[in-house]
Amino acid sequence: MPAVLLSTINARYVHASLGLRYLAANMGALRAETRIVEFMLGARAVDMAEQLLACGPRVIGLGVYIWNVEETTRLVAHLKAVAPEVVVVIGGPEVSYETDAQRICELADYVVTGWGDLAFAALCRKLLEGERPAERIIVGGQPPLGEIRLPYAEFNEEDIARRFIYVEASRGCPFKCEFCLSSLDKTAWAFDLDAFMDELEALYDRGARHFRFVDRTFNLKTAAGLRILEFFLERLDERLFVHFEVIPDHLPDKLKEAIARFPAGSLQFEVGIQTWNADVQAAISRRQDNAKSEANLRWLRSASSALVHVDLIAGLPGEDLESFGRGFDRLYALEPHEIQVGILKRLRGTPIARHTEAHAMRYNPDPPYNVLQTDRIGFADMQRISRFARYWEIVGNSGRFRRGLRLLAGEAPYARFMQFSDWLYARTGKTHEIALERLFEHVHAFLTTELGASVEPVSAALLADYEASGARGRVSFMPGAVLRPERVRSGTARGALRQARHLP
Ligand code: B12
Ligand code: SF4
Repeated sequence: MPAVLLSTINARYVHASLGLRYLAANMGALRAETRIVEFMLGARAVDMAEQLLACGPRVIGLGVYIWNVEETTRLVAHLKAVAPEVVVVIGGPEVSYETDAQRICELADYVVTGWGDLAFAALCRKLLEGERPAERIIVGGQPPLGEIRLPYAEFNEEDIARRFIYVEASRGCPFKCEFCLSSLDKTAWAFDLDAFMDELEALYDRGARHFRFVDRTFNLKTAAGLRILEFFLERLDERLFVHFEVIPDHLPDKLKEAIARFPAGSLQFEVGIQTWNADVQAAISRRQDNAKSEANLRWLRSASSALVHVDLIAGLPGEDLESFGRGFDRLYALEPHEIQVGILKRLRGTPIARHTEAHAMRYNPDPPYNVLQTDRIGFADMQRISRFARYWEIVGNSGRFRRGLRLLAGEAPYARFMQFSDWLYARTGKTHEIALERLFEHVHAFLTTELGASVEPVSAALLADYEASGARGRVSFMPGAVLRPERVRSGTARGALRQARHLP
């Protein structure tokens, strides 16, 4: 029976928790008595409590994040109700700030704020020796990275075969964007690169091919970035897929040369643009050279095969609908494969809160704490942007509407897609659970009836999209058509099928 359980609710099965693996790897002599048990969103508190308690633990450590805090609160309540003698320790970004305001922090026996790598093991040692520290809120502290044991041996064979392998060459961020939790970091700290590369190699040799770097700004240090890219270039195969988060305005030639050598479908960049509005950038302390960012995005799309996913945020202080729309169009013109429109969230602990009064920002009091209205964007318009974001996800980002999207976007992508979004919502009343065939039919109807486009070319374009999407059903605008299955690039890494639709 393990004395210590480490558990969390991941967003989906493919997301293996890197945080828990750090904690496990640093348990020292207690490692043999520690087990990781992971759940997925959708699991019921009562079932999770039963499964955890069946292992007979003395301590349960739970990783709490914005996506799981509500269910984890219920889980802790169940655990404390039926097994009050089991010590519940919580940690993770969601409970690292504003602990006084949270029910889960009241329910748990201990809250470790910040990094838990070494602090959790130290607390467990005391608890298992029978000591009960008086302080319930324990500051995790930031030990030098060299003192933290790397966690990669904790990924088991199933993780390697079926899940994303999260890796971290550096922790923290030197920038101060006020909506982001990483703005509270004083700087970015790098792990010892030789040791990290050895771990990457061991993972690769064990069969790992889907790597996701959680480094906030992968391209901060050119030499380190280059060495990591070279590592993968030397080991390219059909299954390799590597994901990085990058800042948009820093892409030195050496990195570009390496990036350009990756074949299609093997490299993905998540690029944070967030806003192009210079006044808004200044208000939220985001330093970004728009001209360089634009040039780099253009370069990525024209000279590399990397999949480019760009984040934009709606609802930032000082940004109105018009300025957001202009930003969207500016980004669309650069042809990223995906544009993720996120609604601003007031994450616990983040300095964005300082704008609340001045900009009359009203947030959802419950997770995910999304902004509901500001002095520039009323509630009804914020709802329209939320729907726009959702519909863009299933039409624009899905990769299923290549030709149809061009017709929809025309010369004014934001205005036209917003018109489509308003129309689709009025017609269906829903943003989820729209069958693919119905979605194609809606796009067809919008283009031909609302925009007055000729039926024949619209039908031809959408039918070609539908066929390429691999769907096998029938669409009303071309009954009796012969549909061919999708040709997905063979060997595409697991979990990257949507990205595969963006391939040439
Ligand atoms: C991977 C990831 C995801 C994955 C999910 C991963 C999963 N396991 O399910 C995906 C891509 C789905 C995701 C989505 C989102 N994410 Co995210 N994500 C991350 C990311 C990039 C990496 C997490 C990680 O592994 N970090 C490395 C480990 C080592 O750090 P850690 O997890 O914080 O763990 C340390 C401590 O927190 C602590 N700790 C953790 N668990 C425990 C447990 C115990 C018992 C103790 C004592 C300590 C402890 O110790 C660990 C070691 O020091 C982070 C950013 C980052 N680089 O951390 C954001 C981050 C976690 N995400 C964030 C956000 C806001 C989101 C979204 C809301 C974004 C959005 N779309 O708007 C969505 C929500 C998803 C949903 N379904 O609702 C915020 C979290 C804020 C919060 N309060 O939770 C972060 C911090 C980004 C940021 N800088 O703002 N995300
Ligand atoms: S948004 Fe990106 S650059 Fe800005 S603080 Fe967060 S991680 Fe750093």
